[in-house]
Amino acid sequence: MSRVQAFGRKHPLRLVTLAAAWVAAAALHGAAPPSPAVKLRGVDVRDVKWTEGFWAEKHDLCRRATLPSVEAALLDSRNSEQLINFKIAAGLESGNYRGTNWSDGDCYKWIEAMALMYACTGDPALDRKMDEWIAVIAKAQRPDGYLSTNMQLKKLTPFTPPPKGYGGTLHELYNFGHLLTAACVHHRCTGKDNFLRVARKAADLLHTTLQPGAPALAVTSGNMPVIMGLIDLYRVTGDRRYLDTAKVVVDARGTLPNGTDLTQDHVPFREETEAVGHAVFATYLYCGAADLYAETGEKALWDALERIWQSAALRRTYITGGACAIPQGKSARGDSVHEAFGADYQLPNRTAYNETCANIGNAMWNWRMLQITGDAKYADMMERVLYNSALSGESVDGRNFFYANPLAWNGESGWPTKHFTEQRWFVHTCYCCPPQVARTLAGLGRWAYSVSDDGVWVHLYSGNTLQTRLPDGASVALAQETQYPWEGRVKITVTQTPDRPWTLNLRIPGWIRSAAVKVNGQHVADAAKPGTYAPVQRTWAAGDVVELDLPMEVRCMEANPAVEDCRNRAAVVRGPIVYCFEVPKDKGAENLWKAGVFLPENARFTPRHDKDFLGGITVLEGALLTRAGRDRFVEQNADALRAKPTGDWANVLYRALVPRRLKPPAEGTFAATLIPYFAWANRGPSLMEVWLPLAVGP
Ligand code: FUB
Ligand code: ZN
Repeated sequence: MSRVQAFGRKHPLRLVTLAAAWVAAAALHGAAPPSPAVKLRGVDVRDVKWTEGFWAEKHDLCRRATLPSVEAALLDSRNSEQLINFKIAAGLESGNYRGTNWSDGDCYKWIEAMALMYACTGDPALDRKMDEWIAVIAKAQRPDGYLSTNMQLKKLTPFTPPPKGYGGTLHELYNFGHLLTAACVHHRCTGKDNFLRVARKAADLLHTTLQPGAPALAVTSGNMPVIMGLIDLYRVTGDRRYLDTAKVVVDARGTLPNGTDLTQDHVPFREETEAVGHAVFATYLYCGAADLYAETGEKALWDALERIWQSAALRRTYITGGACAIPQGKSARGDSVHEAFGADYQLPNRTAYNETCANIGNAMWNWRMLQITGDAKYADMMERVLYNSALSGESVDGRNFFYANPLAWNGESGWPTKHFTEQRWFVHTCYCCPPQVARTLAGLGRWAYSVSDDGVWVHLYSGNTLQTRLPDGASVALAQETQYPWEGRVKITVTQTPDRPWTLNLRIPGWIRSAAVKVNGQHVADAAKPGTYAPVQRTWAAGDVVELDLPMEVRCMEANPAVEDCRNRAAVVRGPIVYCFEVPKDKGAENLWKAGVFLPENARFTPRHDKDFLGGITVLEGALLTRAGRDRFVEQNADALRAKPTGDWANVLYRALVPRRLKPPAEGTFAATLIPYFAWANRGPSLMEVWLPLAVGP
């Protein structure tokens, strides 16, 4: 039973009202036909109900803690992003504009998160709150549809072409973009039109303003969620003008003189060969281009997307899925960039910027690539981000946040920008990341499954129920039980099925060595190849049980030797979770690191689940070496350690260390507990490393 059905049983009148509003809205806006150039179709957020385990807990944390914390911050005068600007622009309060130029956009992301949560819970208080703010926003909108309160309240001229082709700072199209996306999500989740009307008015203005002959207007912002927003509005309304406008924006990239890599404007999108520039701008542009491809099937778009993906995933992404290596620097083409992708293999640990928004942007992009192709490599990246560099963006209590997500911390705060902080914060000088986390967690059910002509695709494992329809309208329902990622057993029961064959495509993660699939207790031969979807086709009956075994082995990973910062280091990983060694300063961290922290590559770690530690995590217990212990270990294994493992690193960024026969360390060891990287910085100031130095010599 879906959450809405469950809610409807308790509140039948409310459900009828919601359903009626939904039908009326659908009739008013003829939705676009299904995207033609995709293999998979997403499911509605209401189709998936988290029931137990990891994502159920995080989803509920989002409801209980994250959404209220974001709301409080958006109303807090110390915070950069401010809801009050809408009230001032609406004439309901007086005052001057406060916050950053992208404040509106981040407020919309909070409304989007509420809409998704409302769809899952049916909580009428969320619905009321959204309506109240939407009324204010509608009042703030100018009669011609323009809405970007920074411009309105500062009395700046809308859509002024940037002097040199770089539209970096005013963020009008960022604000418009998040408005359109939030309104479409709100419409889908509530069946209401109040926000959609605001969005249509705004998008109509964009359509008349952003015309093919005026590319300068189409780059009036560097950050371009507007492409995603316009295409979503096209999907909701069926109005092709919005799709055409999205294409104008993509086509404009790189066509002006003095375009820069910072904003992915140095070369036209279709000619791009690398992931470059500001990583939030970049991943949002790649998402938008993927959406455009999904609607048009234009080969040049796909070729560029796949080239850029190879550049990002195989040479420029952290083991945590972080996609934003450098706070500032130069692109290979010589442009100044900041908060950006690095060059190939430029993946520093201590100064890894990894803005939470960029990491999540990377997951959003991979989700779209997955829908287009059904290729599991994109699901692997999406999952890697989710469990690591997305979740590290919020505290385990769900109320405080990180902007930068470095992979090592030695106690220095504020280097090299104010966004490197030792502890997570409640309010911040740039508050784009918290609502990004909120909307991701609130809507995560949409990423758990897809459907295609031949059946259902399972992307994420976590306790939930699915109640959805296949493209031909047949109803399918599943119940998933698992403690993944802490344990690798997954049980999926078919609870509703059409009386004809269809395929259950089970994601077999690329990080696994071997996996097993059983149907009603019988092994399915050869189905489970790592890095693919295992297709299990049959005429299913209600009550059929599929069991998947994904052994959660602890692996020591090494990075391509071209990654300077990771040479002679290894990261410890279990399943999709990247671990780190963290010690709070008040527990002697500084002395411990002074004495040395080294990893013997044959270290054995034992998983132990602790439901009361850091929000409920599985820790890894084992032994690390002091400097003296490292020296003894190296001496004792001198011959074996001299033989360096080789192998082909072409197109490989990370791989499991091949175990060698080494004598276990006899002395100089100390007991160490590794925690999931996402849970670091929750115990006061601490020192932390993901990539631990290997005991291989001085
Ligand atoms: O562009 C809006 C926000 O400002 C981005 O998410 C951050 O990276 C910062 O550039
Ligand atoms: Zn951000």
